[in-house]
Amino acid sequence: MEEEAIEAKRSATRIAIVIPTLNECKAVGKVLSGVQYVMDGYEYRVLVVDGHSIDGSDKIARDMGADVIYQRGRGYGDALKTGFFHARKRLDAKVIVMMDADLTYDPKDIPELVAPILKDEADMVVGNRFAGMQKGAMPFVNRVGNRVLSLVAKLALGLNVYDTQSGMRAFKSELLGRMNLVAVGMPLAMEMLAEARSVDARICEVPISYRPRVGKTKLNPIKDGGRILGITVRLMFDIRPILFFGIVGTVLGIAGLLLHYLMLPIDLAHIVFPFLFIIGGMLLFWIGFVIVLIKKLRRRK
Ligand SMILES: Nc1nc2c(ncn2[C@@H]2O[C@H](COP(=O)(O)OP(=O)(O)OP(=O)(O)O)[C@@H](O)[C@H]2O)c(=O)[nH]1
Ligand SMILES: [Mg+2]
Repeated sequence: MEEEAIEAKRSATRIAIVIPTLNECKAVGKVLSGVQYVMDGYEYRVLVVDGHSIDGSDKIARDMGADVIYQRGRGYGDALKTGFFHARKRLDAKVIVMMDADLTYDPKDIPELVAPILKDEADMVVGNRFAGMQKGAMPFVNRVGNRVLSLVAKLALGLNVYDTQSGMRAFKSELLGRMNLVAVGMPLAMEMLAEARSVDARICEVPISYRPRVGKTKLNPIKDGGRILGITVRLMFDIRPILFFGIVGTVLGIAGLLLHYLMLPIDLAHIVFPFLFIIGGMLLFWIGFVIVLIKKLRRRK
């Protein structure tokens, strides 16, 4: 699509910029002024979802003209889901952009992020922070953790996304009606991608910059990293049951064969255990198939 067509879409498509905020008084004002500057010419609303900040972040945001709502629950994922719901149902936004209030993401990247959606070339666009990572923006542990999580996501969920934990994204709001989002904390980022993929959404990545954070982090790399891994396993069970049960079944089957060979010479007890393991393994394979079948039938309804 030509530039003029995007220009037309820019002013005709309502975009909601959802910003979860928890005690970011030093940064949120600058983020909002950056957004206002770059979004001139777009039909947009800024929605700050505050987690009951005690440093006046909400007041700063309101004074700058943003819509401010308060989340009922707790956590990053809960804040985002609150914002997504409000953006879609109350603001009638067709495109949702999410980003942080800590100045790590640059509002200047928003146009690049929404362009593939306005051109209808993608349903979800993820900003790849590794393309424009400034020095000191991400601690070494987080960088390694990010690479590990993206690799696990590729193997377990078939996700071909380089930066699965990026918090700067744009997506069509209609996707929300098809995705099942249950995570309330940091794992929401992974869940969104897995759910989008499972409904065959077109996901693409664009390079963005990533800068050192202003203010205190709310991320606990070990605890949150563990939770994200846990959720990835649950998502694998949900989205790729054959692979999930296949792996568990294969491990059981191999354990059964090993038991059989290790326990020779054969007597009854030595046969029963390996036999149970092997049958258990095969059964799990079938459970995987049955789950896929049930899902297919449900979708057809
Ligand atoms: N409303 C709300 N916002 C939150 C909550 N936790 C984090 N945030 C906000 O969500 C965004 C992401 O949190 P960060 O602490 O920056 O987490 P991160 O981006 O993974 O880690 P950093 O490397 O420190 O930036 C920030 O704007 C936070 O203020 C929460 O429980 N409620
Ligand atoms: Mg951040």
